[in-house]
Amino acid sequence: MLGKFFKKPSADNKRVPPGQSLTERFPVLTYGPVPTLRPEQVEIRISGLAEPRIFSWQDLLALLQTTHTYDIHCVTHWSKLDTTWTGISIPTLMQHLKVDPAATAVMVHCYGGYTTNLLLEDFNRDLNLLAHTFDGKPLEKDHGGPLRLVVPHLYFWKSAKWVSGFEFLTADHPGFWEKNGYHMRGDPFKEERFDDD
Ligand SMILES: Nc1nc2c(c(=O)[nH]1)N[C@H]1C(S)=C(S)[C@@H](COP(=O)(O)O)O[C@H]1N2
Ligand SMILES: [Mo]
Repeated sequence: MLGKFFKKPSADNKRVPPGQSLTERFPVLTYGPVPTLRPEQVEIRISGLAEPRIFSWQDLLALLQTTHTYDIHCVTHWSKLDTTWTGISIPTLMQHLKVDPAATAVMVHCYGGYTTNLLLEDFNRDLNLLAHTFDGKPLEKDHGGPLRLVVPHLYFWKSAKWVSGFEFLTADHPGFWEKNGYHMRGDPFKEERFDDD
Protein backbone atom coordinates (compact mmCIF):
# COMPACT_ATOMS: atom_id res chain seq x y z
CA MET A 1 0.00 0.00 0.00
CA LEU A 2 2.80 2.43 0.86
CA GLY A 3 4.54 3.69 -2.22
CA LYS A 4 5.08 6.78 -4.20
CA PHE A 5 1.60 8.15 -3.50
CA PHE A 6 1.12 7.22 0.14
CA LYS A 7 2.91 8.74 3.10
CA LYS A 8 3.00 7.40 6.64
CA PRO A 9 1.78 10.16 8.96
CA SER A 10 4.15 11.33 11.66
CA ALA A 11 3.36 9.61 14.94
CA ASP A 12 2.14 12.83 16.54
CA ASN A 13 -0.41 13.63 13.84
CA LYS A 14 -3.65 13.27 15.81
CA ARG A 15 -5.68 14.05 12.71
CA VAL A 16 -4.78 10.77 11.08
CA PRO A 17 -6.60 7.70 12.47
CA PRO A 18 -4.68 4.51 13.31
CA GLY A 19 -3.76 2.28 10.36
CA GLN A 20 -4.17 5.06 7.77
CA SER A 21 -1.69 6.51 5.25
CA LEU A 22 -1.93 9.91 3.62
CA THR A 23 -2.54 10.46 -0.05
CA GLU A 24 -2.62 13.68 -2.02
CA ARG A 25 -4.45 12.02 -4.88
CA PHE A 26 -8.15 11.25 -4.77
CA PRO A 27 -8.67 7.53 -5.40
CA VAL A 28 -12.00 6.39 -6.87
CA LEU A 29 -13.78 3.53 -5.10
CA THR A 30 -17.03 2.33 -6.60
CA TYR A 31 -18.74 -1.03 -6.45
CA GLY A 32 -21.14 -1.61 -9.32
CA PRO A 33 -22.36 0.69 -12.05
CA VAL A 34 -21.55 4.40 -12.27
CA PRO A 35 -24.78 6.22 -13.10
CA THR A 36 -24.68 9.11 -15.56
CA LEU A 37 -26.99 11.88 -14.39
CA ARG A 38 -27.49 15.44 -15.46
CA PRO A 39 -27.98 17.70 -12.42
CA GLU A 40 -31.57 18.47 -13.46
CA GLN A 41 -32.34 14.73 -13.35
CA VAL A 42 -31.31 14.40 -9.72
CA GLU A 43 -34.10 14.09 -7.19
CA ILE A 44 -33.84 13.44 -3.48
CA ARG A 45 -36.72 11.35 -2.24
CA ILE A 46 -37.70 11.44 1.44
CA SER A 47 -39.41 8.25 2.61
CA GLY A 48 -40.13 6.03 5.62
CA LEU A 49 -40.92 7.75 8.92
CA ALA A 50 -41.15 11.25 7.50
CA GLU A 51 -43.59 13.25 5.45
CA PRO A 52 -42.94 12.01 1.89
CA ARG A 53 -41.25 14.62 -0.22
CA ILE A 54 -39.17 14.96 -3.38
CA PHE A 55 -36.55 17.68 -3.70
CA SER A 56 -35.65 18.70 -7.24
CA TRP A 57 -32.20 20.06 -8.14
CA GLN A 58 -33.67 23.59 -8.07
CA ASP A 59 -35.23 22.96 -4.66
CA LEU A 60 -31.83 21.89 -3.31
CA LEU A 61 -29.95 24.87 -4.76
CA ALA A 62 -32.54 27.21 -3.24
CA LEU A 63 -31.52 26.02 0.24
CA LEU A 64 -28.64 27.57 2.18
CA GLN A 65 -25.29 26.48 0.67
CA THR A 66 -22.41 25.66 2.99
CA THR A 67 -18.67 25.05 2.44
CA HIS A 68 -16.50 22.94 4.76
CA THR A 69 -12.88 21.83 4.64
CA TYR A 70 -12.05 18.61 6.45
CA ASP A 71 -10.28 15.24 6.30
CA ILE A 72 -11.66 12.01 4.80
CA HIS A 73 -10.72 8.46 5.75
CA CYS A 74 -11.29 5.36 3.61
CA VAL A 75 -11.42 1.90 5.16
CA THR A 76 -8.90 0.74 2.52
CA HIS A 77 -6.30 2.68 4.60
CA TRP A 78 -6.00 6.00 2.80
CA SER A 79 -6.77 9.39 4.30
CA LYS A 80 -6.83 12.72 2.51
CA LEU A 81 -6.45 15.94 4.49
CA ASP A 82 -8.17 19.28 3.89
CA THR A 83 -10.76 18.38 1.27
CA THR A 84 -13.18 21.24 0.51
CA TRP A 85 -16.84 20.56 -0.24
CA THR A 86 -19.85 22.76 -0.91
CA GLY A 87 -23.49 21.77 -0.70
CA ILE A 88 -26.49 21.59 1.59
CA SER A 89 -25.75 20.69 5.20
CA ILE A 90 -27.90 17.86 6.52
CA PRO A 91 -29.26 19.98 9.41
CA THR A 92 -30.34 22.56 6.80
CA LEU A 93 -32.18 19.86 4.85
CA MET A 94 -33.70 18.50 8.09
CA GLN A 95 -35.23 21.90 8.83
CA HIS A 96 -37.37 21.37 5.74
CA LEU A 97 -38.50 17.84 6.70
CA LYS A 98 -41.13 16.53 9.05
CA VAL A 99 -39.48 13.48 10.58
CA ASP A 100 -41.44 11.26 12.97
CA PRO A 101 -39.88 11.35 16.47
CA ALA A 102 -39.83 7.52 16.38
CA ALA A 103 -37.10 7.58 13.71
CA THR A 104 -33.64 6.59 15.01
CA ALA A 105 -31.81 5.64 11.81
CA VAL A 106 -31.53 6.53 8.13
CA MET A 107 -30.99 4.37 5.06
CA VAL A 108 -29.26 6.33 2.33
CA HIS A 109 -30.33 5.26 -1.18
CA CYS A 110 -28.40 5.92 -4.39
CA TYR A 111 -28.87 5.87 -8.14
CA GLY A 112 -27.34 2.53 -9.17
CA GLY A 113 -28.60 0.71 -6.08
CA TYR A 114 -25.92 1.35 -3.42
CA THR A 115 -27.17 1.85 0.13
CA THR A 116 -25.59 2.70 3.47
CA ASN A 117 -27.04 3.12 6.97
CA LEU A 118 -26.51 5.81 9.59
CA LEU A 119 -27.91 6.42 13.04
CA LEU A 120 -29.96 9.61 13.02
CA GLU A 121 -27.41 11.22 15.37
CA ASP A 122 -24.62 10.43 12.89
CA PHE A 123 -26.72 11.68 9.98
CA ASN A 124 -27.93 14.99 11.41
CA ARG A 125 -24.54 16.62 12.05
CA ASP A 126 -23.41 20.10 11.08
CA LEU A 127 -20.42 18.90 9.06
CA ASN A 128 -22.40 16.43 6.94
CA LEU A 129 -23.05 17.74 3.45
CA LEU A 130 -25.10 16.81 0.44
CA ALA A 131 -22.30 18.06 -1.80
CA HIS A 132 -22.28 19.11 -5.45
CA THR A 133 -18.92 20.93 -5.47
CA PHE A 134 -15.42 19.71 -4.63
CA ASP A 135 -12.50 22.14 -4.45
CA GLY A 136 -14.68 24.85 -6.03
CA LYS A 137 -15.54 22.76 -9.10
CA PRO A 138 -18.62 20.67 -9.95
CA LEU A 139 -18.17 17.22 -8.41
CA GLU A 140 -16.85 14.72 -10.98
CA LYS A 141 -19.07 11.81 -11.91
CA ASP A 142 -16.63 9.18 -10.59
CA HIS A 143 -16.62 10.91 -7.21
CA GLY A 144 -20.42 10.94 -7.01
CA GLY A 145 -21.42 13.90 -9.15
CA PRO A 146 -23.84 15.55 -9.46
CA LEU A 147 -24.60 14.96 -5.77
CA ARG A 148 -23.11 12.88 -2.96
CA LEU A 149 -23.26 12.66 0.79
CA VAL A 150 -20.12 13.53 2.80
CA VAL A 151 -19.99 12.24 6.38
CA PRO A 152 -16.45 13.10 7.47
CA HIS A 153 -16.48 11.57 10.98
CA LEU A 154 -17.06 8.03 9.67
CA TYR A 155 -15.19 5.88 7.12
CA PHE A 156 -15.80 7.09 3.59
CA TRP A 157 -18.07 4.20 2.54
CA LYS A 158 -20.79 6.05 4.51
CA SER A 159 -20.36 9.00 2.13
CA ALA A 160 -22.75 7.69 -0.50
CA LYS A 161 -22.26 8.84 -4.09
CA TRP A 162 -25.17 9.66 -6.47
CA VAL A 163 -27.64 9.95 -3.58
CA SER A 164 -31.30 9.49 -4.54
CA GLY A 165 -33.01 9.53 -1.17
CA PHE A 166 -33.15 9.22 2.59
CA GLU A 167 -35.41 6.67 4.28
CA PHE A 168 -36.10 7.26 7.98
CA LEU A 169 -36.40 4.10 10.10
CA THR A 170 -37.18 3.02 13.67
CA ALA A 171 -34.06 0.83 13.78
CA ASP A 172 -30.60 0.69 12.20
CA HIS A 173 -30.51 -1.83 9.32
CA PRO A 174 -27.36 -2.74 7.35
CA GLY A 175 -26.76 -1.15 3.94
CA PHE A 176 -24.72 -2.65 1.09
CA TRP A 177 -21.24 -2.89 2.63
CA GLU A 178 -22.62 -3.38 6.13
CA LYS A 179 -24.39 -6.55 4.89
CA ASN A 180 -21.07 -7.64 3.43
CA GLY A 181 -19.09 -7.51 6.66
CA TYR A 182 -18.36 -3.84 7.18
CA HIS A 183 -19.01 -2.32 10.60
CA MET A 184 -22.48 -0.84 11.24
CA ARG A 185 -21.01 2.51 12.32
CA GLY A 186 -17.43 2.81 11.04
CA ASP A 187 -15.62 5.30 13.30
CA PRO A 188 -12.08 5.58 11.87
CA PHE A 189 -10.56 6.70 15.19
CA LYS A 190 -11.87 3.49 16.80
CA GLU A 191 -10.86 1.45 13.71
CA GLU A 192 -14.42 0.15 13.31
CA ARG A 193 -13.60 -1.47 9.97
CA PHE A 194 -15.37 -4.81 10.06
CA ASP A 195 -18.27 -6.36 11.93
CA ASP A 196 -16.12 -8.39 14.33
CA ASP A 197 -13.99 -5.37 15.36
N1 LIG B 1 -23.23 4.94 -4.66
C1 LIG B 1 -22.05 4.58 -4.15
N2 LIG B 1 -21.50 5.34 -3.17
C2 LIG B 1 -20.30 5.00 -2.66
C3 LIG B 1 -19.62 3.85 -3.09
C4 LIG B 1 -20.22 3.07 -4.12
O1 LIG B 1 -19.69 2.04 -4.56
N3 LIG B 1 -21.42 3.48 -4.63
N4 LIG B 1 -18.41 3.51 -2.54
C5 LIG B 1 -18.16 4.01 -1.19
C6 LIG B 1 -16.80 3.79 -0.78
S1 LIG B 1 -16.40 2.22 -0.26
C7 LIG B 1 -15.90 4.81 -0.69
S2 LIG B 1 -14.37 4.60 -0.01
C8 LIG B 1 -16.22 6.15 -1.22
C9 LIG B 1 -15.22 6.50 -2.31
O2 LIG B 1 -15.46 7.76 -2.82
P1 LIG B 1 -14.51 8.29 -4.00
O3 LIG B 1 -14.65 7.31 -5.14
O4 LIG B 1 -14.98 9.65 -4.31
O5 LIG B 1 -13.11 8.27 -3.43
O6 LIG B 1 -17.52 6.23 -1.77
C10 LIG B 1 -18.50 5.50 -1.08
N5 LIG B 1 -19.77 5.79 -1.69
MO1 LIG C 1 -14.26 2.38 0.74
